[in-house]
This record gives sequence, structure tokens and C-alpha cells, in this order.
Amino acid sequence: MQKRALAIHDVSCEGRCSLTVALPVLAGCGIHTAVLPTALLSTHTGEFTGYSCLDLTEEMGRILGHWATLPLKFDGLYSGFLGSFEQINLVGDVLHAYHREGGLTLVDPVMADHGRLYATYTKEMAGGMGELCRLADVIVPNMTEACILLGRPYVEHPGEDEVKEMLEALASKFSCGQVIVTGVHQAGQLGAAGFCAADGSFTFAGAPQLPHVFYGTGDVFASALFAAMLLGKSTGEAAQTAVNFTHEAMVHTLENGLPLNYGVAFEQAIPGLLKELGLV
Ligand code: PXL
Repeated sequence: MQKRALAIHDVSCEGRCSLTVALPVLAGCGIHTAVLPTALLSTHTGEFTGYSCLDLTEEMGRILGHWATLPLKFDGLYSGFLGSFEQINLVGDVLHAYHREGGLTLVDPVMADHGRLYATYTKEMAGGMGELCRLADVIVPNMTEACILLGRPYVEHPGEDEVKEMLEALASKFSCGQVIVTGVHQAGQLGAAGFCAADGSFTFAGAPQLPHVFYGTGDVFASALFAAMLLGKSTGEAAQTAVNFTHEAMVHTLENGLPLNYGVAFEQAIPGLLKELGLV
């Protein structure tokens, strides 16, 4: 049976992040994907100025009103960048309404990076993101978001024991089965550290670090992780597949020579992802 997913993110028309990453990655992996757009922006908000931004909260209400008349069912729910504080309750209702027994809900609490909240986010919205995390089976904050969710000052490079303590604290605070924190440095690699609450196990998925700051890599990683988990991979395997995919996309990006704020060349890494998932 083909898997069905719902992806709840903004549409950034240029800059390869959120829905312009999630939809092609999930669809490329053979997953039937519905989208619920949260905002429409000309570009993402990192390293671009003068971008347009239309909050779609009202339209989301109309979309959900129509959907309530349809027999929609999803195996997986995946939320990311949100457009307003009011929208957080709405997205919480969607995660509740469409969650089903045995399904997978992944919340990426997109709100900050490099120690700072994104331009369109407020402290109030950051608190609301924590409420959404409580509805998730899996959360995938970056290190900045992990610190905000825990109400702690930003730590750029925590040691291995500190990362483990943070993972456990996040799982406990938000009652999540799985926590994966991205942007973790371990054993000379950059990657994602994971914790599974059910068996208390820790994982680390890494790749060689490239000496550049890339954009949209969180969405590339989370989309591939969500796809791999939905297709039945264990969290540890899925995280390594997603790290490999993100790393390959970064390598292609450097080969292409475009400015890095245009996102990473995940399109050119899709064949490798499909091979790793055994889909081709
Ligand atoms: O990739 C995260 C993201 C998603 N959507 C928008 C963003 C960002 C990060 O800056 O600005 C609009």
C-alpha cells in the first residue's frame, strides 16, 4: 500500500527549504503527499532581505473546513515552519485530528539557528512550538532550537555527555518517543544525535563537516528522515540515510557554485537517496 503523508510548512518560492524540499523528497520516495501551506514567502528569511511574506492562517481554516468533508487519512504527519502564533493551535488540532494508531507524527520545531530566532518568530511562538512538540512521536530540533525548548542559554558545541543529557531532557519534557538533535559535532564529524525513550538508547549519525554555512539543510535532513521512517527504517538507519543525503546535497551545491542562500542541491542527491532506501 502506498504511504500517505501530510506536510505542513511554508512555501518559500525561492531558496529551497520547507515545502519546496519536503514535497519533492517525499513524492520522490513514492509517498502520496498532501500539503498544508502555512505562509507564502518570496524567499526564506535567512540571508535575504526585502522578502514578501503572506500569513495563510485564515486560508488554512478554509482548507481544513473542506478537508473535514473528505475521507482523508494519513500514515504520517510532518510539520515545520509556521506563519503566526494563532496558527500553532490550528496545527495542533490538525496533528490531533489526523493522527492515527500506528502513524508517525514528526514535528520539526523550526524557529531558530546559530543561536538566534528567525526574523518572523517571536518568543511567544517559540513557546507554542513546545506545545506542538508534545503531540509528536519524533522531534528534530537543531542545537539552537533544542536550547530554546529547554529554556537554556545557547551552547554551540556541547560535549557528548551534555548532548545525551539534553536529548533525555527533551524526551522527558515533551513526552516524545524519539528525539533527534541536528548540528551535533562528534568524533570529528557533523551530524544528528538521537535518543529513543522506549529503550533508552542513543545514536549518532554523522558525515565529514564541510567548511561552509549552508541553508535549508534542516529541512533536507528532516524530509529524508521522515520519508525513511515512514517507509519502515529504524530511527538510527533513517538518521544515517538522511545525513548521507544532506551531505551529498551539500557537495553538489559547492560543485554548482550558486550562492549558498539558495539552498542545497538536494535534487541531485535524490538518486542516491532512492538507492539507499532500496527504492531503485
Ligand atoms: O529552513 C527553515 C526555514 C523555513 N521557512 C522559512 C525560513 C526558514 C529558515 O530561515 O526562513 C521561511
